[in-house]
Amino acid sequence: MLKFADLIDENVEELAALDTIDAGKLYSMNKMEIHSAAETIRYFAGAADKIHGETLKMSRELQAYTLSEPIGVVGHIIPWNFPSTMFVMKVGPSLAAGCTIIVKPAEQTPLSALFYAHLAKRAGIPNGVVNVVTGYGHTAGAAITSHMDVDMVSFTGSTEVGRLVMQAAALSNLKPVSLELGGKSPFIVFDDVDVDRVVDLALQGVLFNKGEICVAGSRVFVQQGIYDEFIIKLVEKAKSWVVGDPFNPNVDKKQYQKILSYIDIGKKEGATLLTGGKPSDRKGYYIEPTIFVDVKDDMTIAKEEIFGPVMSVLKFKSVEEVIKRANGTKYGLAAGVMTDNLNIANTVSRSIRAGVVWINCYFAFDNDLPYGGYKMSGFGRDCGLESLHKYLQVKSVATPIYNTPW
Ligand code: TXE
Repeated sequence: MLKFADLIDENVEELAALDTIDAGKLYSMNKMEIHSAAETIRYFAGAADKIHGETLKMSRELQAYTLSEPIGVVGHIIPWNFPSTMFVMKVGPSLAAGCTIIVKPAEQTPLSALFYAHLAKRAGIPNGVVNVVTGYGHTAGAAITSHMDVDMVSFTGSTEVGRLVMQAAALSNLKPVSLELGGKSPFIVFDDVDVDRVVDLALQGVLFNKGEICVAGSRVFVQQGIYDEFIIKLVEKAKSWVVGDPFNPNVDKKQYQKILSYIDIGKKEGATLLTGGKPSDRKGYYIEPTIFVDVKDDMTIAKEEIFGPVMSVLKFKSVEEVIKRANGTKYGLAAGVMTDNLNIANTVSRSIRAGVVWINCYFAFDNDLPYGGYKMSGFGRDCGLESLHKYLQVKSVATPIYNTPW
């Protein structure tokens, strides 16, 4: 695995270029993402020789222990928004756990996965351990989820397909599944913050990776005392955001049309469009950073995951009110809490039903930080030792201490 990580580092430019060609992602960002991908493999390589069970104290004259065994053949079905991160986030822990692996990359972004498989082979990982099968979801993906010899499926993608994955697992061999699904994360801004700093953070929260990130802070709740100042600065900065060629304008048209249709619904349902809301002048599938205000909690744009550069801003008064409203979604992936007030930060972070809460920061990811959803954002965790454990199963072994028959 360490050799595999070194080879990833040595091939950063090729891998970054493949993800830009496939996903329209910023080339410069990809290079950083791919160095982090190598780090992820190293993190789990470090865990591989620290997997152990427990010795148990039995009530009778027995001794027993547990073995942590690999769960078996793991199918990983991954999406197109972070082809490299997703690949290592799934392969790293399952490989360290001793599993054999089949990765089905998204049909839009198969190239880097194939290259990673090639690097795995060059690193000396035996044939048949890391396999990549490209293809569509309803064919290649479904073949994995319903296969009788696949022991587990770890899926990242939409909530709708997550449901199909679980159904196929139940109808085949009852394989366990782990699902990392969509989100509609609240980004909550209290009156006491430094507005300039938090405006920047809020914009990154929804524009990073073109908004195509499941933890996008797409519902921005702003407390009334700073609301007007916040909005003025937000619009000013959103307008200066550069929309452009990541190196090749080959972005997904389906996603582009989906985002534009949500913008249309937002306008029709009565939200006020402050900036953006239309394609940019450039050739290619670009959409301007878009900000809506006067958004009500029950509007479609406040409820559904748009997966694009579209922010809904909502005004609030009290802590109790914002907790209730922030939780008023079927999703529970992430949340941001911006305040210098420790009591508020503690109260809100414990009251939000989401898998990760960032206080005075956003997108603070780390290999050591478990990551995943509450509610319809799924279950099971990626990253951290939590993710290693989901690819292990416990075997209990018991034996009499003396040679007495039981
Ligand atoms: O995802 P899909 P799509 C959300 C986001 C986005 C929407 C649709 O809101 O706009 O989902 O994106 C495979 N059996 N997220 O259509 O379809 C598919 O081939 C087995 C959130 O791209 O869920 C791909 O490899 N597999 C998200 C993977 O599932 C199937 C990231 C994801 O595709 C399958 C991406 C089937 N029947 C989208 N059908 C996040 N959580 O980060 C499809 N697939």
